Amino acid sequence: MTKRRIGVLVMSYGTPESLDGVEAYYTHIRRGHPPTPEQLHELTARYEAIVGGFFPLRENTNKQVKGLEATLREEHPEVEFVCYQGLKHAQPYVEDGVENMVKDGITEAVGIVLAPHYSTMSVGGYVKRAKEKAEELGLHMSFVLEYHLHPKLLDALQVRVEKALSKFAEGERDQVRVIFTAHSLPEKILEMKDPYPDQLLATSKALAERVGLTNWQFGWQSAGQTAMPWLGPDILDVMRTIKEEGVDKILLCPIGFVSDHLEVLYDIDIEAQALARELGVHLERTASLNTDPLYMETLSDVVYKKWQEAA
Ligand code: FEC
Repeated sequence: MTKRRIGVLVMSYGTPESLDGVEAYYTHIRRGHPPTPEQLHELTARYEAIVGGFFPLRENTNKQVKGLEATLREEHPEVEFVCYQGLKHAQPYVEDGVENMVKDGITEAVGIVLAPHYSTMSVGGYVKRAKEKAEELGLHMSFVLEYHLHPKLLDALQVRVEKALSKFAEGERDQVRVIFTAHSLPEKILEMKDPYPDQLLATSKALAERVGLTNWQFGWQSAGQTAMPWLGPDILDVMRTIKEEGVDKILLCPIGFVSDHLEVLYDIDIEAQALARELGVHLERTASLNTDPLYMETLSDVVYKKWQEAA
């Protein structure tokens, strides 16, 4: 008997294919407005500076998509899950992913974003685009909107916090200020009663409780350089402020991201580390989730439940 085939649209931010592609990528992020030569130069320089090749996000997303498909198939052999990629700012775009499912004869699908916290400006944007394309092509799709408190996600993050804390001398660990971080967004999301800040705080609190942390806070990172105000405080300002208060051991835990990419490998490993050296602070960061089996199981669990709910 042929197995029922379920499409899974795995959505992620996307990254250029090569340095030649940075301009088109940046133009897409800027909704069709090309960057100035200075902005392009600045972004290209950041890609050139990161460790692990120019664009590690592409390979990491490829591996996560494969890992999720393998986990779904192993956990649910009675159906055939087929994963497709849909990227926000690079090919294959979200719409391409939906189209590819339809071309392959998929009639029911679940969409999920490789970002655990919901915001209308992040996850909501991916979902809107996928939904519109699916409706146009007559594909029945349902969507996972958030999974920021999934126990297996918290397990994976807890292990990382504990491992990173062990990089500090044993007698000094209670002096380490743990800062949970996520990508900032324009402040206007607050007027929309967007759940993003609360969900990030909920993940932070759950982790602090599990690890038994009392010395922690939340900080925003990677804010855009635009005229509108972005959510703060920014982690670089937090680092300066707490150093003045006497904190010289900091652990950054980027809970809003699930991969090694520019915002982790540059904004934390290069920019924040440079500031830490200047301030005389010992700075560590937790390892990214990438294809951690616990993360793959988290995704598999929420996708399967969403499919069952919608079936
Ligand atoms: O490694 C890579 O090539 C890509 C790294 C990357 C990730 C990422 C994730 C998020 N972003 C979010 C929001 C915004 C908003 C803007 C914005 C702009 C940029 C620029 C680059 C960039 N983002 Fe990003 N983001 C990554 C990279 N992001 C490069 C343009 C230059 C700059 O500002 O630094 C402002 C433009 C706009 O209004 O759209 C807002 C959010 C996430 C986390 C959730 C997700 O992954 O979707 C939120 C990775």
